[in-house]
Amino acid sequence: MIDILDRVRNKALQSKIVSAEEAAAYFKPGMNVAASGFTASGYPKAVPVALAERMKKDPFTINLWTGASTGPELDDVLAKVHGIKKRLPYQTNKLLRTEINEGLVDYLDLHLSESAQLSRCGYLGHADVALVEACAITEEGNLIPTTSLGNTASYVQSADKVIVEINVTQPLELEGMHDVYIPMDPPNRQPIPIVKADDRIGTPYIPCTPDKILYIVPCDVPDKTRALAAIDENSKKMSEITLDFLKKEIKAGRMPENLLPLQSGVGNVANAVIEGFVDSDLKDLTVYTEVIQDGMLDLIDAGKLNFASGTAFSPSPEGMERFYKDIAKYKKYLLIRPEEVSNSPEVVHRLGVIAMNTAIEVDIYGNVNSTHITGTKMMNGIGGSGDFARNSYLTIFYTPSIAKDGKISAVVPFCSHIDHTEHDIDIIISEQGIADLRGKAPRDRAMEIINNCAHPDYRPMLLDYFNRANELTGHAHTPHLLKEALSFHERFVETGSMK
Ligand code: 0RQ
Repeated sequence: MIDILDRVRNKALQSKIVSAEEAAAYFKPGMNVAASGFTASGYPKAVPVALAERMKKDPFTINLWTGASTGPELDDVLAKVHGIKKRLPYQTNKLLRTEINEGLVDYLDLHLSESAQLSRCGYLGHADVALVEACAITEEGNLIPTTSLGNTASYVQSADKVIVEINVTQPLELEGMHDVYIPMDPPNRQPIPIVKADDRIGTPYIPCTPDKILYIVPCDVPDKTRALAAIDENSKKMSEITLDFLKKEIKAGRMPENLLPLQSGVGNVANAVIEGFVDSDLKDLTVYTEVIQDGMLDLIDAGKLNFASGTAFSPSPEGMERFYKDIAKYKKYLLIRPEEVSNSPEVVHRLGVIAMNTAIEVDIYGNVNSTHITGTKMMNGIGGSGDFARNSYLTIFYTPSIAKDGKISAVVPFCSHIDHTEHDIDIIISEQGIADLRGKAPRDRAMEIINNCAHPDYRPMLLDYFNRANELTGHAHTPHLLKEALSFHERFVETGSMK
């Protein structure tokens, strides 16, 4: 208890400290609950578990808004008791995915850079309560965030009431690692004044007034971040291809020696690519991304990173331990911003980011599907991939050439769902090779993608499709035989095989 009293620096607010069960009693059916959390970092953990217990006895649903995906003590516990009716703007929980794909949960898959504005402007309805994790509360009532910022500052601003979980496992040294800036809404919006990844433009706390705080709940559950998977062969190959390509870009004078700020998605390929940078002779790198992971700590230790800015610090449990042990050192290199700023189209464009994200499938003209399996089933969501893909200096998408043990080609005639159009994609990389789409018309792009990225088993099939489409449409701008293109996916749905 002493620890939490130290962390609630406004003495009057200490009277608002209650148990998770007492706080959970406040929630009513149909409420819009705007929570902190981005990846399994900085999400509330005590109140949602108590709320799920309540829902078990007395079933009802709420609508859950967050920064992005969260950890098991939020999405998983609520999904298990069917406690979520509407979910936004991104999620990765398996059970919730099933509920979304069975029509039990309405899912709003939003560009992350836009989700705070949508909530502030009321398009999503009104935020009844903000449920946020914090490290401490200042004398003024302001909140010191923990390992992510996501949409928390905007949710605190627009919600009627705020319930704060003080997580005593989050070290107080996190204070100073955040830069909270909430843009004005149109017509009063000003330029976001970031010209370098390390520019600070806001406050180190989330502005809040004591009267807005309804309850304060102690929590001693740490972030449940994901363990690092071993890097597979395909990802390693894609990493090597990336390094080779970027070095050629430097040589061609299209990029400085220390590249441009890097953004990388999450998962196996992203980890492999960042590890590739660690082992390379590149130095003075900067990162302007969403999620700061283990690779960034490796880059710091290797003396290759000047600075990394993101909206969540989400390394593996081992990475977290490493960070906590040497927090004073790592802190100098890292900054956590609201996702509206980390993913801002304006800033991403100004800095000239190199965006590196993973696709579910790509088509022969360069359209990318990041979200839907066979056009209908939601995987995770677009997340920040669209914010970066559309606005970066260089947009790279990765995909292994085949999925499901080779039963399906990840290079298809026509994507079954399109998140990123051919107009936004510069480079596609699979373990087979690289397709450089810059400056190429659609028919040349098709040749580049089929020959360089498709798996040899599927190459003849794709070439045959392209040649017949080209012939039968009289060399149309984008040759397609639409019925046949879509039957590629039908074949997979019916037989489980593309062959
Ligand atoms: O299925 O789970 O049943 O085995 O899709 O595929 O290969 O494990 O890939 O974990 O790297 O995720 C695009 C989903 C890739 C992710 C996506 C099946 C495959 C497997 C997962 P199983 P892998 P990854 C910043 C950027 C959107 C958000 C984003 C993602 C499962 O990267 O969600 O980019 N991106 N955010 O078998 C049928 C295909 C398939 C396929 C893969 N062609 N057909 N199934 N699968 N390809 C981060 C944030 O915004 C937070």
